[in-house]
Amino acid sequence: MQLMSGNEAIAHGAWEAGARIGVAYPGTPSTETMETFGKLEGVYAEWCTNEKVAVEVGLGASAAGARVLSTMKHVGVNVAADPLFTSSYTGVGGGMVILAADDPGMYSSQNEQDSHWYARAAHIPMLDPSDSAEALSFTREAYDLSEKFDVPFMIRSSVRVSHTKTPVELGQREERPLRAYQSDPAKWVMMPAFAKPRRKVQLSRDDELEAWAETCAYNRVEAGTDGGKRGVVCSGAVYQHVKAALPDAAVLKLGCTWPIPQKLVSDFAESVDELYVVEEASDYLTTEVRAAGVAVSAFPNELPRDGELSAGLIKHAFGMADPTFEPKPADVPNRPPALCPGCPHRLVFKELNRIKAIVTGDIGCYTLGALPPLSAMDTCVDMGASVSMSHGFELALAGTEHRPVVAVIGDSTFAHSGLSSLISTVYNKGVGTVCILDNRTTAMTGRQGNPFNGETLQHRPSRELDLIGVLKALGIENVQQVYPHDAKAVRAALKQATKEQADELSVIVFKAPCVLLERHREPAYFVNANCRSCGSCTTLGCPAISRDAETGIAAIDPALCIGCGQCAQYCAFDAIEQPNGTQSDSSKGAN
Ligand SMILES: Cc1ncc(C[n+]2csc(CCOP(=O)(O)OP(=O)(O)O)c2C)c(N)n1
Repeated sequence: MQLMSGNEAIAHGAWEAGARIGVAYPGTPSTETMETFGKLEGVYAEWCTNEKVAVEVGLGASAAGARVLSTMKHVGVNVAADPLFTSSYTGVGGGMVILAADDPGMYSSQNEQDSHWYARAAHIPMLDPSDSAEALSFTREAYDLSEKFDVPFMIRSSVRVSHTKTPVELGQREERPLRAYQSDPAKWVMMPAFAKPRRKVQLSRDDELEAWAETCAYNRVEAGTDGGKRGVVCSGAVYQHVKAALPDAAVLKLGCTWPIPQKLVSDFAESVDELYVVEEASDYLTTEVRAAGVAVSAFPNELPRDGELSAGLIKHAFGMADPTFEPKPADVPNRPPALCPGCPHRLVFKELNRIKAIVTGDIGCYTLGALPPLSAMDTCVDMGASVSMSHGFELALAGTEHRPVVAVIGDSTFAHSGLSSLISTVYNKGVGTVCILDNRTTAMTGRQGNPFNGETLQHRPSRELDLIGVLKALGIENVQQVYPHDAKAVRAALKQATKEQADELSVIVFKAPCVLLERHREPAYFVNANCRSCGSCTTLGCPAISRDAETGIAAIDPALCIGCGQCAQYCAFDAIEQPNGTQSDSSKGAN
């Protein structure tokens, strides 16, 4: 018995079931699953450029007879949706399990969509563990089920299940030889003539799955002690909160959330006076329970429709006083996230703010460039959207006097989906400026490898793509590579690129490693007696820099400063220096 997070447990469940191939694109809260799987004996695991690619690679390996694990966060399922929907037509070869890790409460996501809807829409059965032991056993058994029903199985977790450590009993690996591959176009070539009969296979499989769900051991009724007054239908992490909030209520815990066992649900409803559905940031289960012909009772107080639930919130919804329940903690200071000290992204945003560009942003650490004091981002929607949305801005603003339009995208995000957006812009003779912030890693999700740094998940031999070569090959002539810690170089590059942009497309690659990659520190800078309290160093938003509330004099925290020298370049008074007395050589005048 050992403590393990849900993510680690899913990886071990797949390993015990003999999965030999792992394919993923990182994304919180799913990332550690593939990182754990890749360290286990006898498996091959890789980061793919995006989730669609991952599911397709996985489906190919499954068709060839291997058991496969594919993992992604909830928004990754959007990207993978195309192969996902047709995979329930083709079915599988070797068992295939896909983790969709949801983020109710949006701790690190742009939305809090509920992956249950995907399972239902794509006709892919979904299992919903509520702790790590279930995460392991559901995943392990999902492989047999996948092969039995000839369809991928989805495991749905949420941030609470993925990241909470609970006890797990590990088992042995069951080696699974490849299932023999035989060409079968009627199963795998989804052109209309073959897809039509496979659609019927899908629908009759749905019927079989519905019958199976009624007897599935993952769906269980836990009797209440309140004399049959209240019954609650729930799943996943919410089950734990319900048990804590309502220890007396009867509970129908659904471990299989698509398809739901309609008869079991209505029998359960019959056994209690009032039937409630408690779920997080969604009305999926409520809709499904109602579709089973069951009346769902309203809560005495409203249960939040968005965000993560807690035992306190559930108690409140049921009209129970809970001394630990605080609708909103009043006196907790706000601690907005910020780019790290020494982050190579910082000066790009400082300079974009300065030229008052319209900045279409993207998803990564650099999204923090939207926040004060950098405040240099107008949009951020989904991965790759910076490049396509800037093209949209240029189309709409064409022929008008307008501020420069600049897309900002990270290296991993560029490989994920920015590249196809850029090809579309080039093809349509689009204009504007694209900044690729190449910090040599996928920093936001924990520094995974990507095609532009050539690091692979299991450190196998790889190829590092030549980013400048790729851009040149697309026919983009105005391409610059710039060192982003040099304020004057950043400024000059943006000036050159945006000046030309009325009639051409320009790309600037800002290339310097993420500070967390090498963890290299130079001696910390300090503020000397020259400080005039102008505050320009604090406009960089570096967490190491603060100002005295009364005098306005700046101070640098030596424990946080890594000696990057960015701030010294913005001090017009030589007030920021290193212990050896050197100011940055491009100091003075960047501001
Ligand atoms: C479709 C999708 N998949 C995964 C994620 C999780 N995610 C957010 S940003 C990011 C990559 C960021 O890397 P990069 O573009 O190199 O920027 P950096 O964080 O290094 O600055 C990932 C994987 C997501 N938000 N959406």
